[in-house]
Amino acid sequence: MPLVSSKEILVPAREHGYAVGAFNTSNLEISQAVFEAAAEMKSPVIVATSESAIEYAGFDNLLNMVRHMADYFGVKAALHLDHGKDLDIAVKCIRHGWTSVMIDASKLEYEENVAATSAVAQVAHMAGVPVEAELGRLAGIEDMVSVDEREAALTDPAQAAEFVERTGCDFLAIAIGTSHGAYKFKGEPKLELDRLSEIAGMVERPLVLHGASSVPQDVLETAAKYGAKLPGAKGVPEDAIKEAVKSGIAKINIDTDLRLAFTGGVRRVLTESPEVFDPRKIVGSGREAIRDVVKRKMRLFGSDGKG
Ligand code: PGH
Ligand code: CA
Ligand code: ZN
Repeated sequence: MPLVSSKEILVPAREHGYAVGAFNTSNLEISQAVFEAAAEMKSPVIVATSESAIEYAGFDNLLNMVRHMADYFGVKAALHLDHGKDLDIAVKCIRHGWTSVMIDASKLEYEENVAATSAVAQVAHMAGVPVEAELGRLAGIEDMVSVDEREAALTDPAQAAEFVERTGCDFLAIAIGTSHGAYKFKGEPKLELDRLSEIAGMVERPLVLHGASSVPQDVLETAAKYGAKLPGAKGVPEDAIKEAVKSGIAKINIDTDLRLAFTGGVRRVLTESPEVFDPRKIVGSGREAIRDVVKRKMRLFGSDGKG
């Protein structure tokens, strides 16, 4: 089927208490893995592209590939710009045919974030494209030493409600203690789920969790067994993800876990079969590993059967 807007995917998710994964892609194999998983699980899906992924793969390569796969696999899918830094990149994506964009002006002062987000929302909405915005900073909770520092970084519920109202954004990414990458926590993983519930009580629109990879033990072990060096890697426990979905998170961003799975798959072939030099066998193994991870996420998020 043709690409749909992310609103069509996320509004029902928020309403019915499940979440849909936004999986980052930058090449053929990751995209295939995501779509194969979605088709098998009968799940809707959001395919996310960062600006650097677009630079790597090219606008039209990504667009045509994802558009074709949605059609070929019969999956309800949106093509989303992840962490768009300004109006310029958002407009470029909309012109090319992306069906969802994020403006991430969360590093700016609050009023500047409001202004930047409003500008993108105005333009995107004219094209019928929904907008995700971000309020708060993604940093590991334990990196925030003082109470004041924590308060400044994490999303304030009342401010979140005002922000959505003033900007007209369709989805809101919030900071409740997650961070990007494979090293999210030094000690015990901790999410501020009470804060999430409070935000969800004030904001009816779909909420988004970034930095949501779990760094699953088995995925990490496979990568490490075949030579990856990732000491101290730690993600968000799957139980915490489940709780977050119950509390109003409707879109969950996953990149790191796909990268780890891919690395393990590729390393396994290269290590176990040193005679192999066919790129299809090498990256194909990474593709399989990603597919398994994506299927597991869809079950965890409850989006299976919702396509
Ligand atoms: C993410 C991905 N992309 O926007 O938020 O987070 O690094 O936890 O996969 P992870
Ligand atoms: Ca940000
Ligand atoms: Zn993110």
